[in-house]
Amino acid sequence: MTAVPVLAYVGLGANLGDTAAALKAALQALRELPGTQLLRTSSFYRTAPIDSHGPDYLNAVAAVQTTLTPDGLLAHLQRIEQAGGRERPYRNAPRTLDLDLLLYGEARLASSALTVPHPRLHERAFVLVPLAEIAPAGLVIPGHGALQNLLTLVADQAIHKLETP
Ligand code: PH2
Ligand code: MG
Ligand code: MG
Repeated sequence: MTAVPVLAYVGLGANLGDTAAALKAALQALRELPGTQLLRTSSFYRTAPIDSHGPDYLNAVAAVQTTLTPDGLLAHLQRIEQAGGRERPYRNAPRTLDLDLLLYGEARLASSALTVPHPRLHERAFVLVPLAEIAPAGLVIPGHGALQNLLTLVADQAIHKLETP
């Protein structure tokens, strides 16, 4: 059986260590995933921590086409986080690398391991702004409506697009 490729979006974030190097290494790791093509990468954005603390974050979003299942893709993202030195001392702790499965096609999933769309993506400019840079104009976030509308609701959050990734 041949699995049908799905368009998925991955959020990248880091606020400890060499954040640009961590995001670039993560993008390279995404390129090397089995059954997966890295289609598009947003600019890198400097963002103030939200429900978190420490230095500003570097954030980006990547679009991948993949035949991996959601759980399969998640397992790879967690492996790449580990390779990036990720530690989880407490929730929303500052981190060397965070990879979040934001969207998996139009799927809505809720298991103990994985919720898709990512539960807070619709209220975070550090996800929505880079996502809008690489997603089709009419993208709808399952359960939350049009990306363009969600963007207007987070317009007060500080986010600064960097010129060169
Ligand atoms: N990630 C969090 C919590 N807060 N804030 C910013 N600016 N960027 C993030 O990636 C981020 C955050 C939990 O994953
Ligand atoms: Mg996260
Ligand atoms: Mg995460």
